[in-house]
Amino acid sequence: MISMVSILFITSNEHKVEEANRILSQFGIQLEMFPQKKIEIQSKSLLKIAKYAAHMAAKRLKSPVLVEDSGLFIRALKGFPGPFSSYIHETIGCEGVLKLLSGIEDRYAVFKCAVAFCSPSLGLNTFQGRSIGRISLNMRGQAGFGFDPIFVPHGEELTFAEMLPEQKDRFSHRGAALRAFGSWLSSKSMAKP
Ligand code: ITT
Repeated sequence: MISMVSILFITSNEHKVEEANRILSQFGIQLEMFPQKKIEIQSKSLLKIAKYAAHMAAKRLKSPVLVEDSGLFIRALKGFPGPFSSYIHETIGCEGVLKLLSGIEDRYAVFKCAVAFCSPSLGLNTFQGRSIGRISLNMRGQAGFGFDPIFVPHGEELTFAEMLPEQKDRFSHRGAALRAFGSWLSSKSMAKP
């Protein structure tokens, strides 16, 4: 059972931890929150940011670590806020993003997630997931975090914040990336990370 092995999730965002543990529970994997802001290089690539942070954390902590970097990429804003999603959410928030898009018909957006896992025995491995959808016209729903009240996955009517947690996981960028990680780690046949 992989849950016996401790994997540190380097993040300051407890919502991410809650989602990750819900998604990974089906693989018998449990992450332990290591509540620290990850070391973020200046890059437009979520993958590069996650890889560097995981490498540095594993080196420092000498333990299996997982880092994830995620962001919302809005087509009409040429991919903004993308890698700056955390800062933009803290500053202008969902309301600010809706204002930037007011009067704009093209609401296409993609949530992306890059996961980097680094362990002494398995090295550095990465996994990615995305959720294609659109930015709603108003904020809707109370669940989740971040931009959940304004993101509607493709083919759906509800925002992530209006969905039940497991429903969001099915459509989410984090769900896709972490399921890829979970099946990969399981395929290492319970190898000690
Ligand atoms: P750590 O870096 O400490 O892990 P963070 O919240 O700063 O935490 P990111 O740098 O990856 O994480 O920023 C991602 C931001 O994108 C996050 O703060 C949210 O505003 C937004 N975001 C990411 N995933 C989301 C999701 O599933 N639902 C809503 N917003 C999300």
